[in-house]
Amino acid sequence: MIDVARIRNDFPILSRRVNGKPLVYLDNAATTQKPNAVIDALTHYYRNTNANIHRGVHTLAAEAERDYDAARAKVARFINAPQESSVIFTRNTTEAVNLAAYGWAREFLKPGDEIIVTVMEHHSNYVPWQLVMQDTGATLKIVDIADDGTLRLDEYAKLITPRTRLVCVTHASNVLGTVNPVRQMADLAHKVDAKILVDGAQAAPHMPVDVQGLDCDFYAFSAHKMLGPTGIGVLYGKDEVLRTMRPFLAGGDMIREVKRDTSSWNVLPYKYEAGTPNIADTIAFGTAIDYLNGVGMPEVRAHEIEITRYVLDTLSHFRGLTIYGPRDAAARGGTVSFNLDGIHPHDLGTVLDHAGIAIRAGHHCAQPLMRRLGCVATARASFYLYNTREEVDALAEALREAQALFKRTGTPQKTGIS
Ligand code: 7TS
Repeated sequence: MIDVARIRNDFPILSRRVNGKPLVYLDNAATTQKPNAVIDALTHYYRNTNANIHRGVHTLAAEAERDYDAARAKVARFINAPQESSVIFTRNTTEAVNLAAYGWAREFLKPGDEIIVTVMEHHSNYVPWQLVMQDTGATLKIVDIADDGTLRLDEYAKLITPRTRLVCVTHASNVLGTVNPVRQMADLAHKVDAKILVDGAQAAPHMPVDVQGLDCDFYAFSAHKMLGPTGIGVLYGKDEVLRTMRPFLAGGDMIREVKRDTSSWNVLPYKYEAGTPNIADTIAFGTAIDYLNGVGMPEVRAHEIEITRYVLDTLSHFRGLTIYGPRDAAARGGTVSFNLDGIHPHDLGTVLDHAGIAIRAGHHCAQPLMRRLGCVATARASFYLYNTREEVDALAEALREAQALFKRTGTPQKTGIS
């Protein structure tokens, strides 16, 4: 078991108060808090080694480049990539998916080709494929969920045809918590020679990830959801796929030679990293990975299952509370969406904030899923390695108070897309 009390000491923000109450931070699916080591890595870089990389001959440039390259090596090991050059740095998951959409899909898809997505995708892994569809003439097919929030694998198997060229699926849902059977899906996709892109934004931070074991062609994720800074993310791609793609952004660093009318491209990964990269945040991302490795990803996952089980058990005692997503904590992530009868999730979020509890309310950038669930919005509590059972108890207590408050005042539930 991990030592949560010791871990909490590493996160300065967790000791602050909000509205006179100790902060209970349950919005980790949106972004996570940062340990001292990550904050220190940022300031250390700017105080000691700030320089541009891949062009300087001086000591600072060499040190900055060494630390930047070391971060790439850490990311590659973290996801078991076969080589460092398969790790492309982007701004975030969104940019990583768009890199695949521009570099691969727009280059290779033709009218009549099919892209399969799921109804539980975040807009970042949905809207880019709508645009690809418009630009290439490919069509979009959508895999439904079962009523327990798991993906309809039977339906997925039926949607796959010889015209399927790409499957886009989230590894773990940011609303339902569902962890999808990515390897099984990859095997079916590869049988018809399709590629599979996995959105790992809600999985890479929470469980050991092995991109070779998953056999995915692309894997996208963001540092800020795994203790790292904002502004840095990753697109992992299989070497043979990355080699064939067209550059997405053009400019400095990504070229080998520029002639009057044409250019040739730099080697991987630089072919897809035009311009001065986000050096400081990348180095601090490496520090976040060191931190997670220090705790141990199997331990992070075990803690998440334990606390999710406690949350699901606690919430199941509430009358008028609907939980969305699988009930088996071992088969899901620590993101728990719910609605309380008669209270709009935004009102609930505001009441909880008065108690110092940060949750998210809204459609969670998953409007197709909201429509499928038959609601316009949900409340969502999402957990990470520093969350405690006491915080779950504080959430339950605040929910009870909210129920009592709204029973007294009888505020009707608002409607409309939030
Ligand atoms: N994919 C999933 C599954 C996500 O949960 C998110 C962000 C993204 C992609 C996009 O990540 P970004 O770093 O590019 O923004 N999810 C959320 C959320 O659930 N609440 O705020 C952000």
